[in-house]
Amino acid sequence: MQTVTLKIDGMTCGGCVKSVSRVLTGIAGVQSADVSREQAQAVVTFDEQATNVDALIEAVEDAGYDASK
Ligand code: 9UX
Repeated sequence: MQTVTLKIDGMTCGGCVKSVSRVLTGIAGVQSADVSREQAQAVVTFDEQATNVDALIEAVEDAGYDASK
């Protein structure tokens, strides 16, 4: 398992937090995602055999938010 903190911009309400959480936890290999609007970040723990940081970022961006490492 690997844990990464992603910077996420564009979450403007609690619904956004739920959306980002759903997107991240829906990715195969993601074990947990702790998303904070106040901190504009997501702490994600994932199996590096199943996915990678770039895929996490891409999924969040596809959902309409700005993500970076
Ligand atoms: Mo709130 Mo976010 O109405 O994508 S859910 S702004």
